[in-house]
Parts: sequence; structure tokens; C-alpha cells
Amino acid sequence: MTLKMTPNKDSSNTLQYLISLLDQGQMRSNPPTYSNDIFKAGQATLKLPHSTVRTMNPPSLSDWLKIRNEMKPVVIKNLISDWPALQKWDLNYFWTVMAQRTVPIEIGKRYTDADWGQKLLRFEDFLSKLYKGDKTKEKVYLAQHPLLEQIPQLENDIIVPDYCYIGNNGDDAELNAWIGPEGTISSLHTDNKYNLFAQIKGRKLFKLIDPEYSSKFEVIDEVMFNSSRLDIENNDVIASLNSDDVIIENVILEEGDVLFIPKLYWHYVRSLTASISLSMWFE
Ligand SMILES: O=C(O)CCC(=O)C(=O)O
Repeated sequence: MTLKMTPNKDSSNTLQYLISLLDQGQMRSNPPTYSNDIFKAGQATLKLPHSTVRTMNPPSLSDWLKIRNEMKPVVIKNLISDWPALQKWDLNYFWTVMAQRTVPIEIGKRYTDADWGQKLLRFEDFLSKLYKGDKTKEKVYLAQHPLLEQIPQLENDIIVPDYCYIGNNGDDAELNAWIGPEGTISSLHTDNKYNLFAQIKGRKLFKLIDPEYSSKFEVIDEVMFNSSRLDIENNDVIASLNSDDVIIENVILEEGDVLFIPKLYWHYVRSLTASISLSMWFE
């Protein structure tokens, strides 16, 4: 069908407006309304051994340097209380700012499994699969994605802590989003940067192992030497590690918490609810 329009100032403005709406994807069907209950439900009864990981309020910069150099994980409360993201970020907000954008999504239980893969999806399709959770066959995960580079307006919703800039050349922290349903798993692995991991919505279980125990378990191969297939939620595996004197530290990261993960510290992560997090890697 051809649309005939008389070219006058008003109609050309209207056309521009319609094009900009189409560009933003706002002319499509009505926005969905996703309930935030998905960030609350799930695993309330999970029993874990008492956590040996220290919890603290934000330290002074000089105390922070000492903490960082101790190379032990710590949970920092109230570090991101002033981030607008804590209030704003949910599936409805993401739909409004990026429904039509394309993002790489991990499909499968965990990246160390043979049937794991990646797909490009429109963000709105990803959100709908995430929301359906277990009712969809595919376990979707937007993992380690530089979303704030792709959608710069999201940068206004966070404030990178000064801790990321101390003791390096002032290089910017590397920011990655992790957005997924309940039950996403990141296999046991290490990264070669410090990490301040901010939990924005939902809860995540972390299992952490000091690199001093690296020789006590198998890595995947010489190329993926920073990852292991070890299922450290399995009781037999835990018993075998314990008999080798390996200490596993457990942390449940709650909304608004930040976990400091030292460089090369082993970490395994499972989301206990749907979850939105942002990792800040720095030297
Ligand atoms: O949240 C996750 O699933 C994994 C996070 C992680 O491994 C990281 O930030 O380095």
C-alpha cells in the first residue's frame, strides 16, 4: 500500500516523528508488563555453611588498598545505594530502552557443556524467554556483555566506584552485564582482573576457591586452563575437595551488594532468582 501525504510542514514533522518511533520500536504492540516477582522468588530455603567471607560497609580508599592487596573476597554493603539502576533496571525498563536491539545470548545450562551455544536475539525476544523461565526449553543468559557500550544511556544509571581507579593508570573499568532467569550457571573459573561484582536485581550464589588450591582439581584443557567442569554443588565433589583440605567459601549476594573477587580467584555462580548484575573488572 502506498501512503500519499501532502508535503506541508506539519505532515513532514509527523513523518519524521513516525520514523523516529519506528526506529525506537515504539510503534509495535503495547509494551509487555513484566512483574518484578521473578527477582524475589526462589530458593528461600537454601541452606549453606556459615560464610567465611567478610562483609563490610564501604572502606576508606586507604583501607580499600589494603583489602585489595589481601587478595581475599569481601562483600561490600551500601556501595551502590545511590545507583539509579537499583530502582530503574528491570525487564520493563530494558524493554523501553532497547526492545529492538540485537544482543548475543548464551543458550544452554553452562558454557562448559557440549550442547552450549550462542545466538543473536532481539532484546524483546530475549526478555520474553527470560520471563518465561523454566517454561521455555532454552535457558537464556545475556552473559558478560558490554551492554553499556551498546546502550550508552544506561551509563547514567550507575557510578563506577573510585576503588576501580586506585593503583592503576586510571584505566577505565571493563563493565559487563549479566542478565538471566533463575538457574543460570557460570562454571568454576578464574579471571585475570580484579572484579567488583554488583548485584542489581535478584540474588546469586557464589562458590569461591582460593587459587592456592588450583592444583587440587582439573581444569578443562591447556587452552581453557582458567575453567573447570567440576560441579561444586554436588555433595560427592564437595566431600572429595574437603578431603583434600580445599576450602570452599559460599556467599549469597543480595540486591544492592557488591562482591570483590580478587584476580585469579576461582568462582562458580548460580542465580537463585532471575537476576541483573554488572561486573566491573579492573587492573
Ligand atoms: O554472574 C555470573 O554468572 C558470572 C560472573 C562472573 O564470572 C564474573 O563477573 O567474572
